[in-house]
Amino acid sequence: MDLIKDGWFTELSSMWPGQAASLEVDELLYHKKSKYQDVMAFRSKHYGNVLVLDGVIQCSERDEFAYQEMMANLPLYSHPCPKKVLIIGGGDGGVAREVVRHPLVEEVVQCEIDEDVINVAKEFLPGMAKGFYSPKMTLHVGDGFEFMLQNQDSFDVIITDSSDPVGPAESLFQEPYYQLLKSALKSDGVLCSQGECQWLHLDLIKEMRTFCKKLFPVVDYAYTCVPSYSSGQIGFMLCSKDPETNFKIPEEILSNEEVEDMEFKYYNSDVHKAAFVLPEFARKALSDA
Ligand code: SPD
Repeated sequence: MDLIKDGWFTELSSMWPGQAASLEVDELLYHKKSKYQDVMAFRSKHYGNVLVLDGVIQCSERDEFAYQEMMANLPLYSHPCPKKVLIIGGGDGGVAREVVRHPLVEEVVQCEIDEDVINVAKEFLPGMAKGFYSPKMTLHVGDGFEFMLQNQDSFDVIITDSSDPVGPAESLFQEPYYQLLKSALKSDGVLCSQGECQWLHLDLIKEMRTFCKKLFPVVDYAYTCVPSYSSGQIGFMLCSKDPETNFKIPEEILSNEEVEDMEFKYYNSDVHKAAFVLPEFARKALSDA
């Protein structure tokens, strides 16, 4: 793959036909094939270090917080007492960094299949990978499916921080995976999964919402804005086994001081509520699903 040309990385993919965003490259830091995928890191001119898997941007130091804070805190603040959390994927460590600093979280288990991604993040994205060094964290390099089969009824919150549904992450967007998530959650557990982009993948999101509603009494969809992702937005599928869960209203409303103490750069309680308000085309499409 010729991913960098004339000093620019361009994100070409059949997942977003007819469009492509580019970032200007300062220096290529790493580029190798792992056992699972093409792994690349580069220092960009204006977005800090950038991680790319199979040609698709996973995070940039400039805007990663908009994704990691929301992916972690939407489910954590939707659960009354999120003590035990499982993260599937998330090899850059950004979601882990957010989860371990939540005051009620006591134990975090993370299952990432690609050790090379973890090592690249430790070397080139240290501000994200720092979650791996928390005393709350146990990191397994292996398959999340296997891990959940062996750990049923175990978690308050499960977060799936995956790449897009082509290649190694494809099965993470399908019903059997959500059945497994359900069985690994405790009876009042909640989950949050990478839910793709309403501008690009509305049919997939509809399909996911339909099978999620067969499995869980409460299902909702939220989104965040990440400039370096294709179309600038990405969503989250949230499901709860507890019929009383209302994802739109956080369990704890944070004061401005509390938000500052937590050093959040994107998440606050108003942003939490607003993340579920969808533009009309998406609201309508998903309300029939
Ligand atoms: N289209 C890009 C989707 C990337 C989602 N995963 C990002 C991983 C960041 N921790």
